[in-house]
Amino acid sequence: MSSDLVIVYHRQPYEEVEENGKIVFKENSSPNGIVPTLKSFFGSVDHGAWVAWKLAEDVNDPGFEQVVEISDSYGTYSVSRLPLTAEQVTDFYHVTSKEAFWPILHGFRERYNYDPVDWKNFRDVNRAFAEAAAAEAKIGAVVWVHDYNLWLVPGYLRKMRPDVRISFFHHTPFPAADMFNVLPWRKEIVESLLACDIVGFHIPRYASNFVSVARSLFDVEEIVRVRVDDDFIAEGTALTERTVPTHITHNDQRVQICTAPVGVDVNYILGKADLPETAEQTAAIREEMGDAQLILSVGRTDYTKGGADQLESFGRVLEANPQLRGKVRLMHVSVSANRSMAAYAEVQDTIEQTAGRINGRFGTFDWTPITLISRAVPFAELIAYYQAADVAWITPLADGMNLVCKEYVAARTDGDGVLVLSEFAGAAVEMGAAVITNPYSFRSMDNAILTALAMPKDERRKRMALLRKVVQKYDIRAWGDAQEAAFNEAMKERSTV
Ligand code: GDG
Repeated sequence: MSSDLVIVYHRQPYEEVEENGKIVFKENSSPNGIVPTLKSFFGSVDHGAWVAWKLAEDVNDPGFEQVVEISDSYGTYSVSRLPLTAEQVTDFYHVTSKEAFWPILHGFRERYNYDPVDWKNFRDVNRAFAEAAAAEAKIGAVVWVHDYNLWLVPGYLRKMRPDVRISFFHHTPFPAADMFNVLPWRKEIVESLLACDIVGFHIPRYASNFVSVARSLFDVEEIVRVRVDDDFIAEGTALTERTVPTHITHNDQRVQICTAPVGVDVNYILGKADLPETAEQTAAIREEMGDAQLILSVGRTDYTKGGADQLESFGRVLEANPQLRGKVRLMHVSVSANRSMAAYAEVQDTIEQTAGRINGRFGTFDWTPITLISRAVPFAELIAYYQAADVAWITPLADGMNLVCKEYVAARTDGDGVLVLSEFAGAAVEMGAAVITNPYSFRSMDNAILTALAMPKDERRKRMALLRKVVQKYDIRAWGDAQEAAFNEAMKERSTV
């Protein structure tokens, strides 16, 4: 019980590597992503702790030390590794979280799979996370819980440790009541979230949806709303809201609703973008392209990312515009995080079949319209592709935020390039200067990519300048500052209670 800040995130904050028969802890080789940002919060507290799971054959005798002290460039912090069996992980993560929650969060009712859910196991795992967090937190500490697979942690933790401040951040969308309430465990989940001091979301729409869900299930006594900052209003786009809730009161308890979009580490990307080897790689890609235009698409293999729909659009565009054949190439990077899951294997198959069909229909000996990449591209190389691409084509059907589009913009130090962005990515509310498209409409999808390919230089540069301003202003540090301000407000409220 020694930490002022306890981060509860399902993944461990480092890589465990075996060297000369010994396990050593190494910083994650790729510093992009959310883990390094979360760790950087340990720099501003006396002592921090991280709670994650670790695979064990026998949870009562896991064969590893449960709590270890890690020293890395972020300081010294404890990591509490919760032993879980492979079966528990599959059940709590791959089944309950990914087959039941994930489709509902993203609005895919038809993919929701209720039958295999073992709710008792989900509760047990979440309770164990809460116990591990309670064991690490100092009196009055902040416990910061991440994402829907840990939805029940705040409820358990509040009972164990009424003294701590609990903040919960959602990385996914949060749907409105008529979608969320498909989940039969809705009351238990929302009751747990209402035990938090702070509930966090990327954009105002998700915050509003959460409040609408809470109101559908409980008496909410007070809702404080403010006008949305102009920076988060992309006129007429699907996810834009005019007002946003900042506080609600339930059972005389005030819950702060914190809305702040996760951004990217712009300085890190700029550092990579400025390296001479990146410039060489970018030039080599451009040379390989000749006078053809490069369209780049990057995302995890997931039905929410709309990969196959995008390939279909590319096929239609080539069919209707013979002049583009041989003059444009699509590099489609679709990396699978969960190959073992049937739903993802099916998406991968569809992507491969669609790309194969289009390549067969239009390809020639010296021109292949689609290059499909199914393995992760090293981040430094990805930056070179971002720099070389005439267009980044990012068209998820639903996406909490989407960081790829922000990485593309951050990497465009030359001020050129066009971003085509789905209006169903949270990022769209900040990035109205992109070519915004509706991935549910063939016409909108096809027109958007044609507009991007034909966009005059002046307009490209004007839009990119606006986008770069936003991505810089709302980078990962701005998100961190917003979270810190929310923690401070929660601390102040406590001292006045
Ligand atoms: C969840 C929410 C929200 C992808 N391919 C490669 C590669 N990536 C990296 C990207 C980017 C990250 O993966 C993907 O981030 P996203 O934000 O786009 O998507 P999710 O994984 O779905 O993340 C999302 C996010 O949480 C944060 O809150 O934005 O909405 O779903 O950083 O660069 N990286 C490398 N090679 C690849 O081939 N190195």
